[in-house]
Amino acid sequence: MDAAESWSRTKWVFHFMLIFAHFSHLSLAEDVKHISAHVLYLSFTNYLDVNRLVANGDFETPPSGGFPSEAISDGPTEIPSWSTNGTVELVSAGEKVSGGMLLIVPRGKHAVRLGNDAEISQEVTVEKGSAYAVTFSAARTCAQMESLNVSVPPASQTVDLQTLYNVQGWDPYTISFEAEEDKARLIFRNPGMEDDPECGPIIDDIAIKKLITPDKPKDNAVVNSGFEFGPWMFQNVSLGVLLPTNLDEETSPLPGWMVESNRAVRYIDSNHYAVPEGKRAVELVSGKEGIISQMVETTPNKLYSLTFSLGHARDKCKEPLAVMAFAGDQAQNFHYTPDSNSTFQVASVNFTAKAERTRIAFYSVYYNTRTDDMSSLCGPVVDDVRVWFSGAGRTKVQTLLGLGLAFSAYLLVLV
Ligand SMILES: [Ca+2]
Repeated sequence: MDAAESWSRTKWVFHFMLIFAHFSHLSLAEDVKHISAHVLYLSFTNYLDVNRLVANGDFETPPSGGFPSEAISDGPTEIPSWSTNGTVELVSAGEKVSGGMLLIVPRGKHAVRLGNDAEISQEVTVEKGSAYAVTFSAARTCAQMESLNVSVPPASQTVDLQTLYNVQGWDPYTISFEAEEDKARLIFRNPGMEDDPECGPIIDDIAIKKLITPDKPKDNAVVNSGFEFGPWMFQNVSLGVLLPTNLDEETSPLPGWMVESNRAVRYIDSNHYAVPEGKRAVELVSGKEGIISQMVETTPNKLYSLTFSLGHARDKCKEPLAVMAFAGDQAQNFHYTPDSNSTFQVASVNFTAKAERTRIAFYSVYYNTRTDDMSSLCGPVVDDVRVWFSGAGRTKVQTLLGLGLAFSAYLLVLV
């Protein structure tokens, strides 16, 4: 059992104690609904604890000699829990790079910068055959082309850091891999060869999460239709997580879905954004260059409906917002025009399946930015994607779903 796991267990015990303490104050006469709410709370916190930072994933653990100060900079830096190769520096918030630009440390006080061809790596304990998502924050330091190679051999993915998705200068990203053994080596490498050795990506907050692919519901051909299953998101980070292209990968950090374009889409949470359904959704932030898709099982020559929620993330994104939705050979453009007080509307496309698998896909028609800074990228939100035989009894299902959601919301309010 590693440190993170034992920490996770400790938290479990703590939650139990909290609940026990709470129950000891409840009289038997009190409604059973309190118990249900706490069970829900318990399962939810356990769900969160499965996800974790890797050892010293935030680079806040001091090296044996303390954090390097600016005065003593040369020479290799020891980074607790990590192996390094090449010029890897522990950097501190407030430091300046050449040209006087302030160094960006995504969170906390420290992060690492990878020099030309430099890498850091760590062995992580995983379950053979399971898929994992790795979430990390990355910032570029100079204006040059910057990218970061993240690998868990034999899987390897190069993440483009060229596009600045928001004015804070850093973003959380995620990639996924399938564990071939019970141990995996997680490697971050700067493949660049810049003239200025101070140029090179800064990385921080490295977390790993085992991915669960949800079962496909009976009345919907779309897997992970509400985007509720996906990579780790830090509770107090408001930037969402960028899903870079994973066209060539066998796994996806967003089970069922594929980002098949060279720009990213943003995975968002209801703590920081307006989400049409559940706790997670995707925001299409890259115009026509950010395409999310899925191949769904269909029966040839049957008539189907693709429905989805089209929303505004309430992130000050400048309208108009619109998506292009594809279902088989159908493509339809939808502008965001919700009823008052709602942050989303439901859109649908009818299509006749031509094969046993049909591609559904979405991209943003416009390139949108936020009204407050005019440069952070944003766009329409897509959620609750459904594909089913059209003409099937939908109303009953919708009513039941509505009741279920209302009940869950009621329980959450009680917590
Ligand atoms: Ca959702």
